[in-house]
Amino acid sequence: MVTTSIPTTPFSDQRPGTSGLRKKVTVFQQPRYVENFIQAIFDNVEGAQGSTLVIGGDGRYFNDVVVQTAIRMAAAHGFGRVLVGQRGLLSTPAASCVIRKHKAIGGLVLSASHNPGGPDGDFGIKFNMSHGGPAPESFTEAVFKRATAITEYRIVDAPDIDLSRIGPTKVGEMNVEVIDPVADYAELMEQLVDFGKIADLFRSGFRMRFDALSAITGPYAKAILENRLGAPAGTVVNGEPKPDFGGHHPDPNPVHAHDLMDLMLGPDAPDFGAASDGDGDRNMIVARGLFVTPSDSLAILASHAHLAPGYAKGLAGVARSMPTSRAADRVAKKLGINFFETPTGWKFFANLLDAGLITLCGEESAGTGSNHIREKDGLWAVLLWLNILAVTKKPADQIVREHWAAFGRDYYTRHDYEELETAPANELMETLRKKLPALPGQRFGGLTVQSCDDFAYTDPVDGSITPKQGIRILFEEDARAVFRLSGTGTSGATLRVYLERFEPDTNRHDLPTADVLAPVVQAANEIAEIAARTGRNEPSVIT
Ligand code: VG1
Ligand code: CO
Repeated sequence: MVTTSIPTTPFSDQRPGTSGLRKKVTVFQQPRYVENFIQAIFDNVEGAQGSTLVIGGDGRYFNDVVVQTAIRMAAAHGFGRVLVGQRGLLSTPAASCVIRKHKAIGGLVLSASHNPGGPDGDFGIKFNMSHGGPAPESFTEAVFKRATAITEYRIVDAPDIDLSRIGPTKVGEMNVEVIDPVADYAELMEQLVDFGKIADLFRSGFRMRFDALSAITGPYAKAILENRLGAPAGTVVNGEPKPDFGGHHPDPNPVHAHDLMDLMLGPDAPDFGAASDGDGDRNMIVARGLFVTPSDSLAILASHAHLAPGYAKGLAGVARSMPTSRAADRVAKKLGINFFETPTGWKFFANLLDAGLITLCGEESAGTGSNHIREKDGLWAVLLWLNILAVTKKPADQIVREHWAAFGRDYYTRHDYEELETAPANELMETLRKKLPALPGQRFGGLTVQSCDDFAYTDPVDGSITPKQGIRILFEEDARAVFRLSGTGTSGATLRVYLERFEPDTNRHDLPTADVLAPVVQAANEIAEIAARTGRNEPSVIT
């Protein structure tokens, strides 16, 4: 089989963001665009010769084409073996699991996660390291640098392989194994949560709905919830992954998973509702009549995790991304365990997990995970919740209310201003930065600024410093506003404003979130001059 070196010229826009390189499908479809980026990744993988590489994606439009290209390029680069999910599919958590279990040197995960798919939607490529987690900034920056100077890529001349059949094949000298995308993952879940108790729960008549939003988690949820745990057929809806997600926006939040919300808040609500995102690493949890914020979910899982076999010995510690509410901090304090606050993006948890400093971690954006892999894991979070419900025999909403009664409630909301023009969005952040020194003591919307800063993170394991990770403003009234620009969008800029207020009084735990947070919203808008600088009077999405 012939390996060819194809001359190429660089693209200037191949800098990975919060989670890999994400662009419109039409950008990825430019000749040599995918090849350049994959070559730039491979050029930075040390010890590739003869090693194992994992390849898979969330099945979105263009997944099928890029999987075949990646395999041909892996063969040309000297990898010894590729493990690829059947039909080119692997959820992000399953890819992480497979990398770890089969001691791969890393993996290419093809996904733009919660971004919409289809020919006019988004595509993405990220590289995960041998620990199974997203590449750190040092690696992604090196990839970017390589991509800006690339002169050729290498590829073997071979036909597409048949991805429909599980089993071994060869591309050139390289072994390729088409694997069942669910098997390794399901086996891992069985070690962590009590399948027997969850099966008993379903047998007792417990009903749930899992909305896979026509994305990758469908096959995993059907195999585990319906086939293994005995949930009635039809528990999983929108369970077939589709290239355009059936028109769904595969972002599991109350806005985009509105069908599930309507059901759970309506008169015929089942006992429990859940959803996950495009690549299966996010989760949404809904109790009957009550949406559980991801920040609360992390805190609740942390305080109950010992009820599941995988965590029976207790937790080493908990970490959360900076904009995530402080609910988990209180649990860590009560348990007397480590606690860390990291920048947004899962890659910042990897060192803490590897060093054994934490066991659970999570983000306000519906990501929760543990030391079982190095990615957030949507279905795992749902299974851990089910384990807790099965052991406590309490309804989910009662668990949430009891948590608030014990620890207080963090009212929480996020305002996203999408597709802003880039220049004014950057200017808004710069102006805000300049204002910081003068803010303490000033009053906005009836609240007084106590302190503020531009979050910088020093990794406690390797000492690396990551500056400018979001501006946070604390108010004396136990409220907080955080501002940052998204690193996953593909057109213009997205401003994210995270708003929260702590309420210790149990008598005030059933108020509408929007009412409680109105003063914080007002203060945030005034401080950042959002309307004047963006020309928007309302956010595009409120979650
Ligand atoms: C968003 C979330 C962040 C998450 C990232 C990847 O990033 O805020 O918490 O880790 O998406 O999630 P940003 O930079 O747009 O705010 V996923 O499920 O899209 O891989
Ligand atoms: Co995702």
